[in-house]
Amino acid sequence: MKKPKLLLINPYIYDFAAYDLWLKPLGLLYLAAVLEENGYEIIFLDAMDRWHPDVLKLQKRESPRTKKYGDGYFFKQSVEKPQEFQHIRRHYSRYGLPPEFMRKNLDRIRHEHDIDMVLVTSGMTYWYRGVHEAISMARETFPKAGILLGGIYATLFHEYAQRHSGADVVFKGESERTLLKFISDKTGLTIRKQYQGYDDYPFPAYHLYPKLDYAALMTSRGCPYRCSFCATHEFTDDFHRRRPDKVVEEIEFYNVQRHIADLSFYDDALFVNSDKHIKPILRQVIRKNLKVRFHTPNGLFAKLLDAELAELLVESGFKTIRLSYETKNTERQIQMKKVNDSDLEKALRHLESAGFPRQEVVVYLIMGLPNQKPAEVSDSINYVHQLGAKVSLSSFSPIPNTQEWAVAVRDYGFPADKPLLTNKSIYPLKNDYFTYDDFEQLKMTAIQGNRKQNRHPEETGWSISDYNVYA
Ligand code: B12
Repeated sequence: MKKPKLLLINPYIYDFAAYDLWLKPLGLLYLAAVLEENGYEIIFLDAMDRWHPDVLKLQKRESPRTKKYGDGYFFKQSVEKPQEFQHIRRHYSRYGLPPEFMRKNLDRIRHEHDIDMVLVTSGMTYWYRGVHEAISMARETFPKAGILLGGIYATLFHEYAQRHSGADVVFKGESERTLLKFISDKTGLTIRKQYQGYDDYPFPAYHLYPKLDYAALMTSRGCPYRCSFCATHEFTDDFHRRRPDKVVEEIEFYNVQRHIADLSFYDDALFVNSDKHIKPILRQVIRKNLKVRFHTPNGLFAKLLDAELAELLVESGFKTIRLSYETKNTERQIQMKKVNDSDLEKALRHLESAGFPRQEVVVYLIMGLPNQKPAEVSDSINYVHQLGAKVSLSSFSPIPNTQEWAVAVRDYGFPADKPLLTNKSIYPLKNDYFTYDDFEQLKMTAIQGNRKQNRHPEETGWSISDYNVYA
């Protein structure tokens, strides 16, 4: 039987700001690897690949604009703002491979391959427009192929995606096993490997990228906590960790076989039960003398960062460390059960003693929670700056199937059927205490304070255009 051919697409995105903060469609790469291992041929089109030859040609560049750790700027084109965003004084853009080039690539693929099925992934809920456009283009180009959709938007706005995306089937949550079963039923190709757990999965299919500056990896899925604003439980119901030696094998593979130094952790809860998980992983990385640079774009639990872990982080090569703190407000800290002032201060002290300068630590704060006042946010910003660290403001946006979502819909009249309004940059709740100008003012306070932390003003590190929330 001939190998069924599957086309996997990561669509381009529309947003106010987007930055390649070690962004890879990790879920799609896992699916690709599992499907390949089961005898399918994978054709891959990542519209967010900054090395895509058409994107480079458009910019008249030989290589993308990349910073020293592999992160960098996406190609963007300004587009008309959607009606809902007319009042927002910011530009709106499309990032990645433009639609006409997407079409051209799909045509080329049609000439070269007989595609049996198209698999489209989706990132943030408010990026759905690019997803729908990719599906419509795929439908025109491959009218006989079934189109499947999955990923973050498809999971969190599941019924909306079923109604509006144009896909034939929309999957919810993690899908390695369900998708394999589904496709094998459709194609008649027998499943070759039965996967019992996460350690059985092959490594994500990074070989589909001809050129790679970094890789993202996950040492665990899910999270043991259930924060009121977070929807992780919608993807994986429990908290599962991979075996440390398997994780190290993966790190070593990227580093030694693929010559990749920059690695970014996508875990929700990397430090949980550190004695049995992250510490043994890092000890092995050190023992094997791997020349890696680790990055954690997701906020880490400051409470769990002890002196030994701080030393391991520094020795194994962590270059980007972001701690979750959220707020200086004690009541809210108690309510969130996550971190308090002494946890943060202790974590910064441990990092400093281990050789990681305070001004290189970024601390996440949340801005715009229902009933939060601007003074709470400015107090939190000042406090973090006094401690000598940098601030990253994450603006709150409600996410379906979370406690905060229920409050937003019930008490603030937040429309439950508009994924566009879940955009992190628009501050969508009618919070009685915040104006749009407060929001902008707080961002400027954070940026100015962060600049003061730099030893040399020119080494800005992050700028506001990078990713909206950083400074
Ligand atoms: C890593 C991560 C990030 C990374 C980037 C990830 C990326 N590639 O874009 C960073 C740190 C940069 C990030 C940033 C943010 N994030 Co985030 N992030 C995550 C996290 C922890 C993991 C996502 C992931 O890669 N999972 C691993 C892979 C293996 O799983 P997966 O992608 O879901 O894929 C599986 C399935 O979905 C499915 N699947 C996927 N594709 C397809 C395709 C087909 C055809 C099929 C059948 C199935 C399928 O199968 C896959 C394998 O099992 C999730 C939480 C979570 N646990 O999901 C939050 C999450 C996605 N982020 C969230 C948020 C809020 C944010 C921020 C807005 C935070 C902020 N206020 O600044 C920013 C926004 C960034 C931006 N650019 O706009 C929210 C969702 C927000 C939304 N409205 O969509 C989540 C759900 C966490 C939460 N708080 O609830 N994030």
